[in-house]
Amino acid sequence: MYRDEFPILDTTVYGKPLIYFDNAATTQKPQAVIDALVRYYTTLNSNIHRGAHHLANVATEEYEQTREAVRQLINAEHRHEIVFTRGTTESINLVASSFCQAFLRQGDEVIVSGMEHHSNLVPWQMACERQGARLRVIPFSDDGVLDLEAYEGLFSARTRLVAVNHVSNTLGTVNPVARMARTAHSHNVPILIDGAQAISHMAVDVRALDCDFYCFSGHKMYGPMGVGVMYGKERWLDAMPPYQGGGEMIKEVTLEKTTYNELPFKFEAGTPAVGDVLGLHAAIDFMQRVGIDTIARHEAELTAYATEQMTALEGLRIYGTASQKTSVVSFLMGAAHPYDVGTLLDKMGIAVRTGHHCTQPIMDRYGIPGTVRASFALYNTKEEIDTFVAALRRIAPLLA
Ligand code: C6P
Repeated sequence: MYRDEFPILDTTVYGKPLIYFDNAATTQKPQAVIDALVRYYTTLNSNIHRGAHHLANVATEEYEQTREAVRQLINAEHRHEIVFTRGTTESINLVASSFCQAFLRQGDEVIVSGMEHHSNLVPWQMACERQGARLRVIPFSDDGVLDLEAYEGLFSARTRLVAVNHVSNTLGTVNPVARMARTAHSHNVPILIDGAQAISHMAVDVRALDCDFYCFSGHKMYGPMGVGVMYGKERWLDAMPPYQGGGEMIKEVTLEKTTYNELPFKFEAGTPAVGDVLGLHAAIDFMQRVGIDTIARHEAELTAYATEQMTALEGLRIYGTASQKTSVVSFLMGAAHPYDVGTLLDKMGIAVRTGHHCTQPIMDRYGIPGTVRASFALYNTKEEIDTFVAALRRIAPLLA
């Protein structure tokens, strides 16, 4: 679907047509996104919010129009609740730094899950270390499903925040974040959702989820690298101190004292990635033209098809078999090291990811060094899965 809009998919690797199954790491970019970047640098390049000239005004307008497009995409109440960052990692670090400075004290607790990407784990460990607080961890089952009873039992009078992923990048599990938000709120605790692996696979409505923060990256939703989003409810953003100091985030500066700009600029110090933000707008337009339901349906078909074919292979084990999953299939073959599987697949033009996928605690949970991960996007096909499964069948004897 829509393959011909992605020029990179015509690439050959070692003389074989590229089969790109590393979409959870980053998706490829449609021509419309590439064109938006070229258009920005050929016709609009200028610094925003500060120039009195034509180019700066147009670039500023288009930058702010993207903020509105993001607001609509995730159904935030206010445009100023959308903060542009460099990506999910920076979005989470922003909250971990700023929220924790304001609200985390010695002896307090932050709840995370055992299936977090390092980006939604290490910043909380660092914040806890700084403040003398501690992490509480939600366990998960062999299938890769969070234990919600254990989750409810983790709350105490010292819990200050819950931070969990919407979708696990390694297991594909879709976590019941709306329900988890209700639980957190029943204890008067806010919840941050790492949406890096959800935003390109399902409709996200931050008001329906009733989450306090929602973070994602442009490059995992057909957009450019270098831009991401931190959504936060107005009342939290108002109460949080700035993350970085610099240009644009100030109202008034004297040598003695600085007052800060209004939302969202308080959190956007320095020159942002304007071209990438405009590219993100093109990516949102692209996804809306295709339709998120169409994307989700196609990916679900591919995932079911791949899972069925792969399960039939002797010695192949899939990690992450929750009933609610996105298009991620993590697996191991016999005793073969995942890196060897990935290298052999690469020689056949098939791009997968191998290793711990920045989720070492998941690997520890299963007692394995890593997995091979195939992840599908809207432009992948059943024929590609057939080629992939045939390749796995071919390499199995080499690995035995
Ligand atoms: N996961 C993967 O191959 P950045 O790097 O900031 O755009 O996103 C970080 C991140 C945060 N949370 C989750 C759930 C993620 O999957 C990722 C990125 C990639 O799985 C690269 S490690």
